[in-house]
Order: sequence, then C-alpha cells, then structure tokens
Amino acid sequence: MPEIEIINGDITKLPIAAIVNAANNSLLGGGGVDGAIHRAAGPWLLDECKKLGGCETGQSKITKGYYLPASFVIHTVGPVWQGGNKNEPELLKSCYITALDLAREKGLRKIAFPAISCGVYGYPIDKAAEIAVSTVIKYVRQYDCFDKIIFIDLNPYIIKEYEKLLEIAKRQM
Ligand code: AR6
Repeated sequence: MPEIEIINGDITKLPIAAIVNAANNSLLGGGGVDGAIHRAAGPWLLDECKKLGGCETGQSKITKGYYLPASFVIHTVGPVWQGGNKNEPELLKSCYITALDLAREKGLRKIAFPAISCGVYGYPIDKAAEIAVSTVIKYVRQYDCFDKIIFIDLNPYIIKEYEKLLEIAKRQM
C-alpha cells in the first residue's frame, strides 16, 4: 500500500509527479481548481489542452505541468450533481479510475487529487469523499505501482470527511 496523505491546502503548490485537475468538457480552463492550475502553469498549459479535443465526463487526459511544481497534470471531468440519479456516482468513480490509469501507464508513482465535482459542480461532500477514498484504496490495492496518494483540498470540511473515512478504512485493513 502507498502512503495516503490528507492536506488542507493548495494543489498548485505541490511538488509531485502528477496533480489531478477538476476540469470541464472543453478542457479550456475555468474557475476553481482548474483556474488556479492554469494560472500557475502558465499559458503553455492552455496551448496543450487546445490540442486534446475536449474530454468526456468521467474520462481523463494528461498534459505536462509547465510552470507548476508538479511534473504532469491529469485533467478529469467530474459529473455535475443533478440529484444522484443521473449516473453521477459511476461517473465520479470513473474520474478517479481513469486518472489513476493514466498515472500508472506513465509510471507516475505519486499523485494528488482535489475533491472532484465538490465545488461548482455541487456534488455532496460526504458522498463524493466516500467514492474518492473507497475507489482509490481499492485501486492501489489492486495495482502495486504507487508510492504516495495525496487528497488535498482548500475546503476544511472536505478534509475532515477524508480524515474520518481514512480512519475507518485503516481499521478495516
Ligand atoms: N487547491 C486545492 N483544492 C482546490 C483549489 C486549489 N487551488 N481550488 C479549489 N479547490 P471546483 P468542480 C477545491 O469548483 O466542482 C471549473 O470552473 C474546491 O474546494 O474547482 O469539479 C471547471 O472548469 C473543491 O472542493 O471543481 C469546471 O467548469 C474542489 O477543488 C468546474 O469548475 C473542486 O471544485 C468543475 O467543477
């Protein structure tokens, strides 16, 4: 099992192999963590994103990190919360899996996730955190190719939720 760390902070400051971006279908930037990542990476990130032809909800695409301290950015598109009956849980789960797949294919052993869909896209924090933690733990147990997983977010309520869930998961290991 890799080390799993939880940080209440800014993902754009992390010197790590890969950070995950909560993007939209266009991959051409936006607000929230997406805006912060594009600002910190510099305009080259948008130039590379323009060549990717967008991204389906639940899927992920990878770029370089440019001026970020992170080497790569894995852009994933979370679902907009519409009440829970529009396949949101499966799509959110797929964001974590496809992001981890890309990291694994590239041999990137340390990866940091913000709480995908938990800002503008309105996913309930407790439900999203449950999916994030359970999906990632299941994945890293299956594939022994990560040294470190970081859950990082600016929102302290999300961090509390992650800490609670990780404690429960550790007791079950
Ligand atoms: N570091 C860490 N976490 C952050 C940071 C940061 N610098 N900035 C925000 N967060 P959101 P979404 C957390 O809205 O809900 C964009 O416009 C924040 O606390 O960024 O998936 C895209 O272009 C929250 O928990 O992403 C899309 O249009 C989490 O990041 C849309 O928003 C995700 O919030 C995607 O919405």
